[in-house]
Amino acid sequence: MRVKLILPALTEATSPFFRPIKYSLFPPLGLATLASYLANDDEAWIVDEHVEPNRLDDDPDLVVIQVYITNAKRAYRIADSYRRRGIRVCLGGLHVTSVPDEAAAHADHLFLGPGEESFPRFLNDLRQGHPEKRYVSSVRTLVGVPPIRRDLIHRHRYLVPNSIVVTRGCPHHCGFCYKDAFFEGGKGFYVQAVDDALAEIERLPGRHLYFLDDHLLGNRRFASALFKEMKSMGRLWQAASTVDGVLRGDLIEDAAEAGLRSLFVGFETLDDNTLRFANKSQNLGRDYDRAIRRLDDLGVMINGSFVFGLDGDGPDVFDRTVDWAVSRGLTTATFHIATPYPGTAYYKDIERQGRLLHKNWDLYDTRHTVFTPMNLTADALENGYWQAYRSFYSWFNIVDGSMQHQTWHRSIRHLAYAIGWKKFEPLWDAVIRFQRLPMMRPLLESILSTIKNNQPQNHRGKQPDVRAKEMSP
Ligand code: B12
Ligand code: SF4
Repeated sequence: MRVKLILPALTEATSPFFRPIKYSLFPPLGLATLASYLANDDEAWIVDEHVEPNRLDDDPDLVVIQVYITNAKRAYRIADSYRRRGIRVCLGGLHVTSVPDEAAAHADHLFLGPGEESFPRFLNDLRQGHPEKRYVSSVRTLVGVPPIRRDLIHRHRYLVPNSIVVTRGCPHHCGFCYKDAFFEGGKGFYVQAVDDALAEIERLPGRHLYFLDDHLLGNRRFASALFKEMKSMGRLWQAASTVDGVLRGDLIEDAAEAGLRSLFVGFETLDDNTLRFANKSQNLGRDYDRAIRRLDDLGVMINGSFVFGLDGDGPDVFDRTVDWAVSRGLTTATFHIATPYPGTAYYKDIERQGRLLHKNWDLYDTRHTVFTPMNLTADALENGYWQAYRSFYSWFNIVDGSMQHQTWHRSIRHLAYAIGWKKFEPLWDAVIRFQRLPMMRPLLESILSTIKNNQPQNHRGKQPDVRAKEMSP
């Protein structure tokens, strides 16, 4: 069987004029995971539209398409085009799981939830000649899953081909997150066997890894065993966790010793009421400043994630958040406009209150206001969001933020990392066009490797900012 696996792209990612680096960061791990269930004599290939052209006039026997909310329109167009020519199409992924009835019009087979059990079940049914229209993931485990088909990934097209996922889901239940809807009807958080995770790491060349797990520190027993074994592997890596994950026990010290150099942390909001509203209880009452100092002491850079426009937010939220993030020395920040994803508790609330502005999924990209905010106008929310980015990445604030660390080493690394990402977009565009991303990897590794844990040299005697206490949530 000839199987084509496609990750469709939203328009911006394929623009002939400008290609933001974020679309060339990570390969489609989900599709490489599904491909591992094909038979040895099946021919498979992956096309990721974010990084390569996609011909629609070829003749595979089966087309497998991964659908996110923002690529849904494009995914349906591709699916329709193959189905018109009688080619069998499977649709799955987060958006299909949230709105299966919408997706059904464009698919021969629909897959709800993770694919590790349902996709091999489908392949088996297909070979027996009686495949079903809809498959719902029921068994949730990563035990015994085959190694993912990294041979199908075009490594040279990505800055971070060594992305890896060793858990699925998250132990928390934030009202705005995709997670509960996607994992409905089964376990919402589960992990690989530690040995399998280590074997997957061993298969990755080079030093740098990026864990795309929602919450790598979410299962303490698993994470602790993993980090213990990773200490001797000489890897440098980046990952995501929560404030709670950083503060509890000493797992974060183990992570840093095992090579953690940068952490994506979901602060989301500085306001306790908004946290309560978003059901982000694991952040409530947590000392953000203590978490930040702990990470800084370990030489771990922070990418802070923030959401604007939740019901507690007023017009002052943008400046307040940026000032706080700069004063705490966050190296990078990712801002989002609150976006009610279909299937989430947040979506249900906003829809029930008649506050949804439209269902044009292309614009559900966390950069557009798609609902009527409570204490802001839609325009003020979008303008404030863009202004927050401009302000956080202004030269002044990059330098100010970099001065908040305790050693010169960390300040210099902060500067190099933030400037590299945000001040050289046209350079990244050129690097992507000329397919020179592999040349940039050693640079990324060398920035990440400049700091060792608790490095005392060049101490500037920097004391924690007094503002820290005043603004802690
Ligand atoms: C890496 C990542 C990206 C990368 C690249 C994506 C890539 N190459 O795969 C980049 C940086 C480009 C990106 C960008 C965006 N992203 Co993104 N991203 C992720 C992230 C962190 C990991 C994805 C991943 O690799 N998961 C691991 C693999 C193993 O799982 P998987 O991809 O889901 O695949 C499994 C199942 O979904 C299923 N499956 C998937 N497709 C199919 C198809 C079939 C037929 C079958 C059987 C099964 C199946 O089987 C797979 C194995 O179980 C997720 C969060 C998350 N934890 O998933 C967010 C996430 C997917 N992104 C999200 C969003 C909103 C965006 C952006 C719009 C955000 C923005 N403001 O920029 C953009 C636009 C993306 C686009 N192209 O449309 C949301 C999606 C919400 C939704 N309802 O669709 C998520 C869930 C983050 C979040 N918490 O809200 N993203
Ligand atoms: S902690 Fe993050 S991944 Fe987990 S439910 Fe909340 S937003 Fe989702």
